[in-house]
Amino acid sequence: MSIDQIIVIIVSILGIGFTYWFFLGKKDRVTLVADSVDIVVDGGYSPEVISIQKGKTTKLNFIRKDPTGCLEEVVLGDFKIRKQLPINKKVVIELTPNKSGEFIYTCGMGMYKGKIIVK
Ligand SMILES: [Cu+2]
Repeated sequence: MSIDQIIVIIVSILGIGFTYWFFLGKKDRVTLVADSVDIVVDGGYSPEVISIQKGKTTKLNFIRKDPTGCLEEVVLGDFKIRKQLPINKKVVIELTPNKSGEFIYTCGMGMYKGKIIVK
């Protein structure tokens, strides 16, 4: 086997690994929340995907660090909630979901997204 072939094989393996990590690994990172969670708003939402319990009140504490005007509002469409997020101030949103499923929340213009999984 020539060195060229070996390099091609190594690069392919890395490519496959990266693809798996990107599409599967990333999406599987769900933060399980019991009572409350701090969600940092900085170039997106962190943690991005959270899992909460149905029929129970969970506090989502949004803390915005990013001055981008686009992130000054958070919209939880499925819960009919729209809130202003002042910089470096904790804004608590209480959710008591009565149905399970996956719910997307976004910034005011729908560019940044986060996901709430209700179980
Ligand atoms: Cu936006």
